[in-house]
Amino acid sequence: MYENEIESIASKGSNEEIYSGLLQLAKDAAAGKGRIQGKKKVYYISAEFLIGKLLSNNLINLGIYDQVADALKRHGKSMAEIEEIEKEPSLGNGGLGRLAACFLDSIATLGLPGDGVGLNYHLGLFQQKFTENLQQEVPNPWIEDQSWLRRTDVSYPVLLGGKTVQSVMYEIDVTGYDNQCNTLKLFDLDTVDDSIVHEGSIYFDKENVAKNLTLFLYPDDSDYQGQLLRIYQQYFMVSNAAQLIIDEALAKGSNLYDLPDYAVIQINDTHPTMVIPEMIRLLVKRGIEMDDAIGIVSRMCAYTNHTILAEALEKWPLWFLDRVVPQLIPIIKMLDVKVREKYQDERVYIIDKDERVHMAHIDIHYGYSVNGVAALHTQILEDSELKHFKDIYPDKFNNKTNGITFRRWLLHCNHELSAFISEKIGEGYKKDAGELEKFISAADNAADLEKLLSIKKEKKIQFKEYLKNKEGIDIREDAIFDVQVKRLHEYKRQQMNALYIIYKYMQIKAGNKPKTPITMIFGAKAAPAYTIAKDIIHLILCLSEVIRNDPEVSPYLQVVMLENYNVTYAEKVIPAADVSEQISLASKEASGTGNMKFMLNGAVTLGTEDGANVEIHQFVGDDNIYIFGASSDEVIQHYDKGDYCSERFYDGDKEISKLVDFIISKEMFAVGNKKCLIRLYMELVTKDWFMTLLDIKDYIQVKEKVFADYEDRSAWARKMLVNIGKAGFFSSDRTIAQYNEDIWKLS
Ligand code: 26V
Repeated sequence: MYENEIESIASKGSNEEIYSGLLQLAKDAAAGKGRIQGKKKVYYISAEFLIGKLLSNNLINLGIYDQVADALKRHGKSMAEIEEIEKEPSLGNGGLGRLAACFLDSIATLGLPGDGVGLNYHLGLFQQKFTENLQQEVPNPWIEDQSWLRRTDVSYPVLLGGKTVQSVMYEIDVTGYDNQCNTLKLFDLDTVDDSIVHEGSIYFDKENVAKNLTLFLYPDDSDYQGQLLRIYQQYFMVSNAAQLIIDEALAKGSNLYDLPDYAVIQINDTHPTMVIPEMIRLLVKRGIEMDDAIGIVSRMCAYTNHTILAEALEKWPLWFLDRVVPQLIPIIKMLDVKVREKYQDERVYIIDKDERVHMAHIDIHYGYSVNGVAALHTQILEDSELKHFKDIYPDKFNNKTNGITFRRWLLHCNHELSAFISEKIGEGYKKDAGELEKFISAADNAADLEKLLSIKKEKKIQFKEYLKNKEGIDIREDAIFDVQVKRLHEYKRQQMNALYIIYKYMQIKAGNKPKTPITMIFGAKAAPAYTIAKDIIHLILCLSEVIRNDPEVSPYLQVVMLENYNVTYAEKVIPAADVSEQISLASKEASGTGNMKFMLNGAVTLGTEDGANVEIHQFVGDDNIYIFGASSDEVIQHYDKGDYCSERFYDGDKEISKLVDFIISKEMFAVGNKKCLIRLYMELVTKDWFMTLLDIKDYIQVKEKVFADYEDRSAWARKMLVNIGKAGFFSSDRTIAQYNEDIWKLS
């Protein structure tokens, strides 16, 4: 199919013309596949969908990638250069948004009726730039005249700040792998005006909601206006979603009392929580009794929790909500009264004594399912964070360990490895990831292990070239690539990795040179108002400069911080990685999904027993992962007792203080900003909320072992093999099959 079209597109003169032709072809091919149908549909409502570039992914799913790649090759072009034309939408912060995108891929691939519902942020998450070793934020306009977005004539009235606005719905096709399509529905307002954003900055007039509503993802909410805007966004998203769901169910014959037979809503973290009172409000408006409406909605909604960090759990002051969504206040108050009538335990109330509305509590009381995203995370929710709720509703709680789509994170980003796997075990693993396990016995011989190493080498060279072209940075492909790419947050402990770099720097200065050079690669954005996170970026960039300028050290150690780390960068760097850094403070990383992507691409994990690392450890066994650090139980105990004191580690251990002191050394001051470096130093010595100094020595010791083990190339290759072969469990197809089996029950 499409031979003639593909040939004619590939023969066009410019890359832009080719991209534009392929975009249209993929859209036509997706339309040709038809929509997945079914009586009951899941609506995955999420403030974030970090979908990444779509061209290759869609061509793969539509079954025409190889044909297109061949035709391009015949015309002296490559897919890689055509892909460069596409802009990456930045509609997510990190794991939560990327998970939503992987889930949409798997829902369609499994042939389940399910759409994503979210917002069409014009400028997405900011684009990161580095100047003077500091992060700068600039807007990231991604919408072009010709794009994957399709404007529809679906439009709903939404009451915003006392005025009714009229929404507009855009759609992006979600292609299933060898299957039909679903859609991602992104709501927007025609009145939004990109020109109110000051040139080159991410600051704008936050008062004018009609003009700014969908400009940015999570605009800086460190101030009152920003927080209000975020509530406006959330309400706009869920009011549209609720109206859409009702409309679609009515069109399929629902009488609204049977709405749960037509629709299930997966609430992705608490951002879409207002869909519960909004849906109740809309049903009551249509003449349904309040108690019946509550019953109907409670049988439709399921909630996923993605973090136990208290500061990330949304609690909105009631008066705030009253300003933005007064129409929901009577309903929220009534939901709270009903809870209070049943349970005399203020820990489960919706509105607390300070008049703050606990969004997660609405979800738990008025949804029928609550899930965590990895076994350990769900266990912590059940045993401590949400224990009072688990006692009331033992049957609502369940675990759904996260997963990733193998189409993007193996077939697309690592053609070489997937071709090798197919050669050894056939193509079955592409649809049934469990089959990957066969790869272990099929490739467990010297020649195949050698081949694995040579593929890794090739991916390193490709990444080296990409980095050189993009940022002008030179790295050596014969170094060990040690990679930590993820959002910048203190609990993820990029600062601990930085302390290791200081350790290694000092070792090399003292004459202890590593056998194989080491290239430490970071990629991370910090929230614009998160000062310490930005200081950590500054620390890494300064270390990079100090080391680069030191001829004694630079042949052995290199530090690279990728600018504007995003999905596209992830697709390039993950296949090139040898070591996957998953070093969060145990108990704090709900799951992690990068850990799964690295494993699937043959990197070996260096990590704590946290999130899904625990399950990765169980699958690969002690010999194929490097675990260090305090356990989640120990950490939780420290928090309970409040007995962790970083000063004791700093004062009591010269080896530790030497590393921390380097942050404020003359070498660092020569390239960095004194204020930022001192602030970070003080934070580590006097606070260290995420216990870096507790684990640093164990980390260094185990990391040294990783690098020593790397020298035995065939033993290392075997670790790679086991990691790849055991990755099958972490396919999002498995995760989605479980959501469907236990929660959605679509077919
Ligand atoms: C958000 C915030 C915002 C305010 C400052 C502190 C803070 C800390 C954490 C978060 C995370 C919010 C939710 C989230 O993104 N969770 C991530 O979800 C992924 C998909 O389930 C999971 O793999 C990650 O472990 C989890 O952090």
